[in-house]
Amino acid sequence: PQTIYRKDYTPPTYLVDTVELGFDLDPDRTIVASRLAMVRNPDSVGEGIELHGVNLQLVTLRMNGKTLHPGDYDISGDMLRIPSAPDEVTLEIETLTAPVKNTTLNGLYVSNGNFFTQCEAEGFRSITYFPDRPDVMAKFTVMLRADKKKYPVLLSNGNLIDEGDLGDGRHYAKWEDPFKKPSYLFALVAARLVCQEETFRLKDGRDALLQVWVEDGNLDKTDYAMQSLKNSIRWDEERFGLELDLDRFMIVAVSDFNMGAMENKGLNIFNTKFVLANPRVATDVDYAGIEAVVGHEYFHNWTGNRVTCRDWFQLSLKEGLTVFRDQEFSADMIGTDSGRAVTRIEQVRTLRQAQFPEDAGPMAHPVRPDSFVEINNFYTVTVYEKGAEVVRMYQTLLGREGFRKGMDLYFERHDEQAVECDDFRAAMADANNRDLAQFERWYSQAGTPVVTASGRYDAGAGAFALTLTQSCPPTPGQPDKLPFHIPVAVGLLGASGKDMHLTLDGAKAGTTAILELTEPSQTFRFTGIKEEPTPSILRDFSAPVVLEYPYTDEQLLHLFSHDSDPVNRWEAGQRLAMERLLKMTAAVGSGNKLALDDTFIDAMRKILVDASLDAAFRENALLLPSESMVAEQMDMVNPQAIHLARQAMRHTIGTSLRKELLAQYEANQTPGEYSPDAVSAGKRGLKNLALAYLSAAPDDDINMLAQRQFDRAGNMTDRVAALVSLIHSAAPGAADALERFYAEFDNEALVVDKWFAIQAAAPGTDVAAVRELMKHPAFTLKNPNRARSLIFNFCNGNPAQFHAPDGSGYAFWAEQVKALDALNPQVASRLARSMDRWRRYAPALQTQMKGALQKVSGSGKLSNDVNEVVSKALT
Ligand code: B3K
Ligand code: ZN
Repeated sequence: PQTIYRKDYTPPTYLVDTVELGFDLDPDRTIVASRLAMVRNPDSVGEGIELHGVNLQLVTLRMNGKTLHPGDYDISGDMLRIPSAPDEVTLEIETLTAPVKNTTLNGLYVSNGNFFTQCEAEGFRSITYFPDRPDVMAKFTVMLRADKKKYPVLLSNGNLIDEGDLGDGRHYAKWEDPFKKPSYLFALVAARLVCQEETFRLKDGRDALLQVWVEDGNLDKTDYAMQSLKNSIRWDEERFGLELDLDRFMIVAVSDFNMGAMENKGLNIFNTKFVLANPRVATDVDYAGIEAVVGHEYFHNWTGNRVTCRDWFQLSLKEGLTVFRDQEFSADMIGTDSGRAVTRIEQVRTLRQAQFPEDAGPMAHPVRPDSFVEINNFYTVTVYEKGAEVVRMYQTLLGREGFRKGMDLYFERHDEQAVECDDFRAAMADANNRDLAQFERWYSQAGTPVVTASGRYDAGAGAFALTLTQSCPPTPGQPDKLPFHIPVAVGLLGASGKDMHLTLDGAKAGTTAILELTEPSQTFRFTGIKEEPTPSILRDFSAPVVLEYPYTDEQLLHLFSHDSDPVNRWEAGQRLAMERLLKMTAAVGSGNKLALDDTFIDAMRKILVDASLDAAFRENALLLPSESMVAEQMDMVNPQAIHLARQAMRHTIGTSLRKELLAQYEANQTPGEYSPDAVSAGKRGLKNLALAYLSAAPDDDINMLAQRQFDRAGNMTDRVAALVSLIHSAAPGAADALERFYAEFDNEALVVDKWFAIQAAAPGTDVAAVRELMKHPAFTLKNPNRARSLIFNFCNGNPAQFHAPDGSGYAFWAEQVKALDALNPQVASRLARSMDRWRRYAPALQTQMKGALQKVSGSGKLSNDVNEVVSKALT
């Protein structure tokens, strides 16, 4: 496999003005006719026309009306070259494909008898020959022809300009997209579907037609997606002054889909998981996911579609920015400061849980990677979530208004262009007259920076000096790092717990100062400080870094009780918990008694019963760091010891706080009609966390409580929480509840996914049990959601079982990676990532993990996707 480098970028030799596509859709034999109006690119020094194509059967190729014959062109690998061509050409290309045989869910494929496409990043080249690169932007017209009975609905990008019957049982629809776009944003759907639709008045007075398309029988699950779409449109108008530029906007749900959703211009295609919801089948988390993903894809219409990426190394230009936008959207939809803080806490958790490990492992790469083998492997938490943090830092440094000015300038300069991350940075800098040159390192250097802080209080001078020192560990190909430009938000708490008013270098700085750390080490002097403060550093998680400060327990307890910054308040609790989890894990390893101090329990109790705090905040504050988060803190990981320690801690909390947990369980019931709003969801979250703690120390009463909740729950959130509690505590009713759950929902694919997922992650589920579950008639590897629900949730979500000392989990992993790879490389390669951190495990496990990696890597016919992941892991 070939490595592609960012430094090798060259402009396309030819540009495409217009594309006319004709599809004669047939599952076994689809004919694609394409007519391209092309012109030589004045910015290119290259010769000839270059078109990408994969697995295509070429029927005819004509240039300016003349048929070309082998010899006039050359096909090698994924490229068709016409070595000599005039400056202006019309190419007519006819190709054949067999969508029904396409199990990769990339390009044109069939799902449940319907046609769908997925073209990002490089799927268009398996539909027709084309310069399939994002810097070639063209106007598309699309003619779809198909059997009318089987495929009554024919959709593509933009506006419907004609439709009718063809007489032979077939019909057609013609679509025109008024905007130039790269091929990765092309989409078509030919299907038997139904829709919920609505006209929506845009800010400028135009009416737009909004549609949500689903399979028959699912129309009772489209309201929330539609509502989220309308909220997204409004929000982008108000927050960024960006309007919908089309007369029609469609969302289509498909059950076989590799990722969450895709932002094809005017025709977003979604995994059903992020469209379908009603209280009976969807949890609070599902609702929040739908709002976020509908928002995300809609926001791409400007950040991604109107302004797109020059090349795929720039992916974070659209993804980091769009994740930031969807995060802000979700936060604004809650509307309160405390609600916003909870969304921020959840973002921090994701980052630590998934991105920090990636940044410290064999696949570590900068937000703007320098090279890749398979671009699909780079749709990562680094490009997305760390990318969003980088965008957030502009806002932290420039303020909301400054950020908005930067966005306005970005669109003013680059509308309908394909640009680079540097162009975005330049817009931010120029709109605000700021030098952001050093900020570039956030794009070019991989690894999580470590900021070490130390404070010195000088009572005589009434001054507090905070010294911040930064470093960044080496990552593959980057042994040495230069200092980053890091915004560090700092507050100082007095003994009363109140924020001090800050004076920094003689200037008033409010109660939270944004320190800009640009040197390897800097000292910041706060004056007018009358008592020794407790510093609250990195408020609101102002930069994606690891903060080290020698906090004492007393200081952490002080912050946990008083910090006005909810993120740092939560963080103090996480630090207290993590310290104890690590100690207890060590104690398991050395056979010592597992003790948890009363101080910690008391701190948890105080938060639990503090009714002045939002339930959602309390839930987050009481949630212990996950087992994998603990693993990340250890030099030599022993997954079983971590599991035992964490279980012991949960058990102690369950017993010591039993009375308070029961009281909160009752106090946070949400009777009446279900609503997914943040306040209600927060109450359910706290109530169900209380149930989970109680079930960690179960007795008959607690089991009955869980059983009663399972039997009476009026919504899926409570249903699932009760089921999980029953299973995790091995309650007498657990097996029966599982069976009933399946029987009730066997027609709801997304709920069956939950049924598999719950079992996959249950502490009692070992490899043998997973293998049994794979024999269930409802299990299939071909559907990504189903494969993820069982296999991924076991390999990534059940560490104590996955890392069984006999290596059976690893053998299972190797088998499944290979089986999936034969069907769907993109999904297989995600599973391959489960082994990223193998070098950190205890030696006996390490050897077996390495063996499993070698087994996959040596097994011959591997996709580029999986090959890149396993070979980097073994390097
Ligand atoms: N842009 C798509 C992701 C495409 C992934 C291709 N392997 C979804 C999104 O980020 O909105
Ligand atoms: Zn995206």
